[in-house]
Amino acid sequence: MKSAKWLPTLILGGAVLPFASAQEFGVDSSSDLGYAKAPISTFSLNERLDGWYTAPLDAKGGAVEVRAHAQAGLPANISADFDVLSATMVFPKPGVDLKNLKWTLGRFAYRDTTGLVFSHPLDGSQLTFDFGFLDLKVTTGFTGFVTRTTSGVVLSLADQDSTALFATPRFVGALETEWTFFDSHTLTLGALAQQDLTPHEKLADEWSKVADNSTKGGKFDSQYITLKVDGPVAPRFFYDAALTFEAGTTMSQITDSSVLTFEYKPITAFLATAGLTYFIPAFFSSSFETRVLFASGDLDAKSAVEGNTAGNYTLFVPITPTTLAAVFNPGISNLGFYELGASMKPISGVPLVMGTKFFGFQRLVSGMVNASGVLSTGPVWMGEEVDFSASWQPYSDLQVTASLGAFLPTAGTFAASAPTFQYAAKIGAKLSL
Ligand SMILES: [Ca+2]
Repeated sequence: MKSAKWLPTLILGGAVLPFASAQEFGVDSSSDLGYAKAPISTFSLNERLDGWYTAPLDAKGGAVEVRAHAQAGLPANISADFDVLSATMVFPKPGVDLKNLKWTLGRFAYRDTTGLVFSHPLDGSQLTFDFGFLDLKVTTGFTGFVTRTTSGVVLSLADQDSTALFATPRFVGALETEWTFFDSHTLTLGALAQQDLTPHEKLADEWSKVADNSTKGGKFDSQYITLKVDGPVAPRFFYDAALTFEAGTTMSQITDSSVLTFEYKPITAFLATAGLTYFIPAFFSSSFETRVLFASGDLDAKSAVEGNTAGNYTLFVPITPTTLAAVFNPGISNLGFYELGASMKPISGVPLVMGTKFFGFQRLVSGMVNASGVLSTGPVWMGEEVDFSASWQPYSDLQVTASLGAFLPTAGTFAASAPTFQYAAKIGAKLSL
């Protein structure tokens, strides 16, 4: 009895109290109001609260971290979820060659090598080995405990079930190794695989007729290998380039002896991206950036989800969606994307940052792209966009933002009834409480 009574006091006194003063917590409130005609008129109003709490477990960097959000807005949406709920333990010098070992357990955010394939919370474990000249990160986790509204992952017809409360059930395994060379350049090799754990009753059988199972589809399993290099070209001038190969299997609808039949086919696709960034602090704290991105397409794809109708599936399919521009936002599939941007602080001493970006959008092969309203029969060059943005931070705990974008689609990209000029405007405020 006596020891049981002493135990909490020992834990509190011995472990928590020395670090209790280092606990941190806070709440951010973000509100935004927007109007877009892209191509459908949409009025949006959102309020989001982000709460966070961190407490160190030891003096070596171990910590407990909690991040959660609650959001409500128009068009009608409501969501609340934990973004992070994890404990991290740090073991310095656990081996002769190993400088540091870090182990995170629970829910944590994982982003792949480029951030263009996977950026999503995972429930699982992450080990980071620091060998000094080389870092190795091993991540395993599950996507299906996150709410569906928070997730946004739609890879198969089964994932399109909007009545589901939780995100698509997928097991994710990833390995990433980072190697520094010539002092300041980094070579990163990343491998990520996701396995579809959708139960059999939600799927169509392979070799069955599509006509017998028109609302069902199959599993979508994919693997990605990424090689990335980045570093300086000259002082304040940086480059990055990455190449990703995608493999896997997808359910396809193949015409077999004049009957439309379900059949699993291999995925063979790629994503390539490169960018340059130049900073000139002496000239209005300005920065200039250019980026190109190419994601492979499939001539015979009939839709962005399980669209293969012949041969291999050569359409690149990222796991999570990415926002590219303020108005036109095609998925990173069958896409050539060109970006030129600049930002500066126009008034010396005033915490105001203004930016502008020009974009060009192209299909890599004619046919289907993953963008709402875009016709698969449209021209290869889809159009150009210009975006303006401003961010003003008058106090350390208040940030006001505004953005305005205009997209000029090439004639024939959308149906004749769609607006020939598309735009989006948004204002927002973020308050740290
Ligand atoms: Ca194909």
